[in-house]
Amino acid sequence: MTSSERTHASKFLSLVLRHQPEVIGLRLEPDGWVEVNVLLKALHQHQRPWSREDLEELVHTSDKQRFAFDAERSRIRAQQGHSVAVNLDHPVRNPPEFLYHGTAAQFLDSIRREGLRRGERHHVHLSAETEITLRVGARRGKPVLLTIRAGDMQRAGFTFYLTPNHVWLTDHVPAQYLVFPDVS
Ligand code: HQG
Repeated sequence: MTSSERTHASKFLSLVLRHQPEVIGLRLEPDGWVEVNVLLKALHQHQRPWSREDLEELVHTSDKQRFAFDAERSRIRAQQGHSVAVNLDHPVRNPPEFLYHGTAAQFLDSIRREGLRRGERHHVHLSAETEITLRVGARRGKPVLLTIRAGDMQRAGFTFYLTPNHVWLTDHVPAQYLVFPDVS
């Protein structure tokens, strides 16, 4: 696949494995897995005749490791970001003192009022690194980097989960734990 074909295919795979498996007639297992053979067959039936090798290439080249095979390599799932109900069982971890979230300037008023909400996703997505976060914010407008007082949240009883691809997840970040950039 060329790089642009891969991007296109990766977006479609995200749609199927995170949001709408039914567009190709699939159902995910409760923990998000689907049999690779079943997935490939369903893709074939919907004008996407991908090979097993195409799928392997998508999994291995995804910049954010969006997808993973199970240990036997017979099933595949998205590592996070679902809107369909799945139970991913990510481990609970103590976060670093500060985490980051990239957003866009037009959301700031709302975030100051409500804190960070998970929206369509299962969790709010946070990162220990600032660089990736700014790119995430830039997808939606003028990027703004928010700092989360994650250590204080954790000591106050909030739970954090860590995905295999180093995304920190939590249910909600109340505004009092956010540090906003100085916009004066
Ligand atoms: C914003 C990508 C108004 C939030 C990335 C964000 C990430 C609020 C947008 C992953 C708000 C939701 C997740 C509030 C939050 N009022 N706006 N109270 N609280 N927002 O895409 O974090 O490419 O659902 O700041 O790498 O941007 O999918 O979440 O701008 O890890 O693999 O509402 O998506 O990965 O947007 O991105 P999203 P996100 P993938």
